[in-house]
Amino acid sequence: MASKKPSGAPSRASGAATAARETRGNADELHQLAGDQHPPLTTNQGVPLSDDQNSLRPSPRGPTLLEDFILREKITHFDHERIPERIVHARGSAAHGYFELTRSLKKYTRAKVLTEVGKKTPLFTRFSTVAGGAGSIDTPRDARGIAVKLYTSEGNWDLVGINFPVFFIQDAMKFPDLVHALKMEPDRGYPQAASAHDTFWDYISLTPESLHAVTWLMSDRGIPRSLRMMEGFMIHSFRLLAEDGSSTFVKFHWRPKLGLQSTIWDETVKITGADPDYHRRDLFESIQRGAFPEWELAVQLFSQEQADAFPFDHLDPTKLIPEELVPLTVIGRMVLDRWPDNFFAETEQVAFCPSHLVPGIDFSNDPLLQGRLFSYLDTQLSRLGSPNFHQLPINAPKCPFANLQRDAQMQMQSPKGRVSYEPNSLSSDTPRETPAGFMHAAEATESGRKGRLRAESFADHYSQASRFYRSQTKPEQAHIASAFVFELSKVETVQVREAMVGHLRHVDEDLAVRVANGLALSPMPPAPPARVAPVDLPLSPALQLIGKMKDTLKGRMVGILIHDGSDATTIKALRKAVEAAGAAVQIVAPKVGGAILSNGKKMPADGQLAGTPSVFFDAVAVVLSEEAARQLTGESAAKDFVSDAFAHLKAIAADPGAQALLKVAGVKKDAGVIDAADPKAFVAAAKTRQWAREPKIRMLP
Ligand code: HDE
Repeated sequence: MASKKPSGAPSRASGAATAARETRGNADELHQLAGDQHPPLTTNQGVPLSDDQNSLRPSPRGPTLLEDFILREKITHFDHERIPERIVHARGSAAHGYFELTRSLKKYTRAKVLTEVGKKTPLFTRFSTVAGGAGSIDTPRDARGIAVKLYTSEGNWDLVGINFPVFFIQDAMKFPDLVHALKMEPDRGYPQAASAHDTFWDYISLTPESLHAVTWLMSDRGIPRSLRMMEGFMIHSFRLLAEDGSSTFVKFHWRPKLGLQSTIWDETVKITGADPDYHRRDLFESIQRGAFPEWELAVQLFSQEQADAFPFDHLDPTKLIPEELVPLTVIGRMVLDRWPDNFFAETEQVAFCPSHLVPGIDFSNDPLLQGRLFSYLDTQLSRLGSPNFHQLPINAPKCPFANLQRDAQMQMQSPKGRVSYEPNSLSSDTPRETPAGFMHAAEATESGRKGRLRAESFADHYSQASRFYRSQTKPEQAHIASAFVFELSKVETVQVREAMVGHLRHVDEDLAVRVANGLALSPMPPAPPARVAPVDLPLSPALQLIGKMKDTLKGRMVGILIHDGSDATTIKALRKAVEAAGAAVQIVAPKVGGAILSNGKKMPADGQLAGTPSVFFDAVAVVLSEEAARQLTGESAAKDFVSDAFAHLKAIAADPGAQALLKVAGVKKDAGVIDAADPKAFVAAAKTRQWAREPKIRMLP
């Protein structure tokens, strides 16, 4: 950089004015193009800018001057735009909303958020995948985080859960190992956002306590259709504390109003390619449409005496309490009705901590929860860079908060007065403790010998995994088996594959045989010694996903493929029926501008065929003239649109004109292939996948 005028340059007396005119001229031109009704652009110090298009230089083709404080401020800020991403759950999408209590838990707790029926508490919910980085895909096979920050009148309460009710490990000490094994392998830097690789399965094969959660991961719960259609679980037991000091154990569950929906593995792979932001977009668009995602909050309440009688230890995070044993009571609802204004300020900077509790709620001794109570605060310090992260608008309580903690980086407050300690007698308005404040349960502690210990009651690693598998429907069992086959086929180390099949023999012999066959593994590897022999537990249909699907099309998306000459009346009738059922419609056409329909009118498309495959839809309709269908038999995107819908077990409505395309796409008539003239039958079929079709189109293990 230089500030000296180069010799031989034209005179700057008039040259400076020319340059100023040149730059303004450029800016003026842009503003004319973009419309010029904006407030003045300033630096971070409030200085108005006359030119934000060009950096400062002594001549049009000369170097850039060091004194360009405007350029340096802008670039320096940009260089520091990223903060460290979350070590896990880096990829997330979030929304604002509210929690409304519908049933008081006054008998059990003094927490106002759980006792004031009808009150709406504002909240912010962030969904996430676990393994991938912030820029990774939305649809890997993975657990999904569901973290809710409730801004209650008694302080922030964070419910930081996932879409499985069990976790992979029993002790916080193992979390870094689990995550290192799951994340991309450190020498090669891949695979990103995928458990299908050697290090993950090597670790799992040596960690039998993970078998239950791994079976959940291999189930279709690991590949949800939408963030709006999955359950959330806090996993650990917590305690509710009543006014009289009595305490009751509680497990919290979120249950989606739309019921559960998942994808088919091949479908999710294709979604990943077609739209890596599939879940984020779905959440955004449903809120924009006014179809606000909603969940019920349900609790399982149980006493110490009940807990003592359970055939498992409720403090073990690899175990769940079946709904059949302790039923769920619905106590409220969460509605997400507002998209964040700014992704970074809110979704990225939001800081959840399971230690954020309000009076009337307390922790249990679950050893994983105990470790988390440390971890989240620590991670926020490194991610957000200051113990003042609670002052960021997305993290700040919406009730008054005050204490005598002071200073530190990025302090936003400027407290008045000479007193920053307590007790004190010099100030009458500094904050003090209150008898109404937070209290822990006065729990009697067990006596014992200090050591690095694991409770003997945590030792049965297989029985609940076995119950989970055996409680599933046939299609779900087949999907679990094929997910194991897929993942273990990506594992290069044969002894890891063998070790996993050995573990599966404890879960279910039929599952182990299916997986071994799928891997062409023989002879059957032996089951490893089990510390506690697994027992047969009563089945729990509540663990199914198909069993929790709702008989509804509400909140879903139907695609209608059209082309020039498509029948306008059929399209109109289909749209009417689908929308009446609470779903949305998107028109797909070979050209995004649309197609001229049979009535001579142009219908614009929501998506162009090559960029809008049928994997985006829950069901599809194909409404084509004979001529258009013939044309589209020569278009692979059109054939894929139909053949994928068929392979992904979706309902397909087609009119007589479309038959040529269905034929080349290999569609065989079945209960899910409907005449487009019967929108009612189409809506009925579209509510569910055509499970009976699956064995005919896919070799399941
Ligand atoms: Fe987390 N977890 N976790 N986790 N977790 C984080 O905190 C951790 C666990 C969960 O949208 C981190 O702010 C440890 C269980 C969600 O911002 C970190 C252990 C459950 C999110 C952390 C666990 C979760 C996180 C990384 C074992 C379900 C995303 C960034 C003791 C009940 C929250 C952050 C968001 C995030 C640690 C286990 C859920 C590093 C040490 C069990 C939903 O603090």
